[in-house]
Amino acid sequence: MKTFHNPMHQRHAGRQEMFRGRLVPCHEVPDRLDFVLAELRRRAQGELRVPSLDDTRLEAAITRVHDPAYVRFLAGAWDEWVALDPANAGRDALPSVWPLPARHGFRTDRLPENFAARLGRFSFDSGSPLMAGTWVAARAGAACAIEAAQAVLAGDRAAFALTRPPGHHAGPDYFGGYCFLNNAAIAAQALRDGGHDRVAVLDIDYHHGNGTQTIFYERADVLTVSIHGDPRTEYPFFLGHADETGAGDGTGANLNLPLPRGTGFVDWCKALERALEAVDGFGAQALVVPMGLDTFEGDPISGFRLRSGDYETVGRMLAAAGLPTVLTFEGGYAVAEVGTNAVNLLEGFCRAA
Ligand code: FKS
Ligand code: ZN
Repeated sequence: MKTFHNPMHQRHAGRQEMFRGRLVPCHEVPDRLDFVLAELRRRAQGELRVPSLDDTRLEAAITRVHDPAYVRFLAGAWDEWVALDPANAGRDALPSVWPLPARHGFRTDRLPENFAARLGRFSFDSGSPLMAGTWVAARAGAACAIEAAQAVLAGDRAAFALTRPPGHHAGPDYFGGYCFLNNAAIAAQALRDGGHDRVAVLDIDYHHGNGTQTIFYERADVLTVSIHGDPRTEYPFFLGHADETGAGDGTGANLNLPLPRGTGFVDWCKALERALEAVDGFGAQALVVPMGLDTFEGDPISGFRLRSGDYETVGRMLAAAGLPTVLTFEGGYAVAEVGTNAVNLLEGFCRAA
């Protein structure tokens, strides 16, 4: 399997995130990706590539799922932040004020002039620092996802987009949960645009893929399925409930499988079987897997109990769907084990494909 890895990812290295009432060092660190890359090299798993997509195509593919005003904001946010105060060059920008669309009914096209207000308008939490290299890293990450989709469209059975920042929490016009551009959604849309009429996204990160769900919520052509910690107790809290099944044309095309904290592999696997049945029942022609490894028992911020060896089984089960598949790297914060767990999954996939 080809892996497209992001050569710019280290330029995004946030200093602090708001976590349980305190500013703490970021969990989403560059080492995460580098450990996966090192393990891919060590086990000589697949072919490593860096993306080479031109800017025009990249921009076009990103704005297929993200609002152009949001993309413009992200592209200029760092310069605006530093222009406010030269000392900001040494600090990350963290949102701290948010609009409440449901209560205020504000016009989403009326953007405040104030930078902090726009930072809040285009985000949903204070856990996602924006820094000097965020935009270049996020863009190159999206390019990895698009090229992985192109490899699959050209006939590869599967491809892996190894990138950070991650993507599945990013919505049409907001960042959050360490995510800025929704790599999985961009890949799914690229597969649609490349000729697959029905595409499924099966999110196996510990956290609900709220951004992806929202992007495709009213669409019948993209099925979104997510297995995750129950939003009653787990981040991102407000979405991910079992009764969210899609709306409008997309009615019936969203499936949430929330599980309690502490769930082990046996019960998690049953959810994966249900998820795969839904993908099959939908008649998907291609699959995108936002691949979080934070379901691991040793993960410092999550609550499931998968073990390293289980990821090989997960890979085999995903391959058994028999579909052209793009995998995108999402969460996984047990840094020392994230490489082993990711490559176990990819190897399991390749053995069963
Ligand atoms: C509150 C911080 C709470 C945020 C957890 C984010 C999880 C991110 C992830 C991704 F795949 F996107 F990386 N913790 N301010 O693992 O889902
Ligand atoms: Zn996660």
